[in-house]
Amino acid sequence: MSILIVEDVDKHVKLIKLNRPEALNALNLELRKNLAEVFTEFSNNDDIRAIVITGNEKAFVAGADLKELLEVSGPFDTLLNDIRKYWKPIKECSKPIISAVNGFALGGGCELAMHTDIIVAGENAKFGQPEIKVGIIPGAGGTQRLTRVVGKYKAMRLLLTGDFITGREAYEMGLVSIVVPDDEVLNTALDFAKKISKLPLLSVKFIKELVNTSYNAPLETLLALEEKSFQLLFSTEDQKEGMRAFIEKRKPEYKGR
Ligand code: CO8
Repeated sequence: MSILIVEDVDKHVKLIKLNRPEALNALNLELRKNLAEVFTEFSNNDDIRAIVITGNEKAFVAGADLKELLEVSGPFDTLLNDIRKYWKPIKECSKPIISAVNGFALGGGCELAMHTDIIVAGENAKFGQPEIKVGIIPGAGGTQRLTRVVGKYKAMRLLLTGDFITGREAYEMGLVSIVVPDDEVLNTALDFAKKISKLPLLSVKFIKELVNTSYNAPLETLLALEEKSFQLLFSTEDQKEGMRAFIEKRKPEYKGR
């Protein structure tokens, strides 16, 4: 059985299941490479409109693989050399990604969830950045993304103690989009993906780009970019169809152009 299982939910939605249950889905080099490959492929496939990523009921991802990292002795080791190379396709994926989190989302697992666009968490999920407890720090954006989403003082608490918080607490902190009973996590994530996959493709793409670049440039630049993107959408068929359908009191039929 592969360590990464990809399923077609329907013509436009893909489901990625991490499958290393014996290691609580810890991210070893092979899994990181596989993830980079599927996200590159999905980004380039026009038929794919939304992606759901999940683990199992015990773990989304319990972090980087510590058994693999134990042997690393310096920055030029193959296991560390290409950290950004393998995260880049996830970070830059042009399709909306929804993570369905049950169980542990720790270290690189919490960072993986923070690479996605919507996080659906189970009440009993366990989020944390426990790297400090094994003598390192987050290596895939944890110090920055966590601080930006929850603020300095809540981020410091998690980063400096390595404590875990539940899905409910993560929701209250603003780290996740929605918290649901554990057995509803995957279906909730799939429902979001299906709903988004039916909405105008270019609007989805622009929203994802604009929100995700919101930390990378000055506000005035981003507001100008938003205005241009907004204006551009008036030259699409989906804008005409959406507004016409509203006025004619019928369901719109979007074509993705
Ligand atoms: N790496 C490797 N194996 C793991 C990991 C891991 N991160 N987590 C769990 N496992 C394995 C255990 O070794 C165990 O295997 P075995 O049965 O062979 O001993 C199996 O999974 C089940 O685990 P436990 O018996 O420990 O299960 P418990 O329910 O008792 O505990 C915990 C679950 C609390 C999740 C515990 O396993 C734990 O603390 N795990 C480590 C969590 C951690 O520290 N994560 C952070 C790792 S560092 C990191 O993520 C840096 C990210 C940098 C990103 C860039 C990539 C290089």
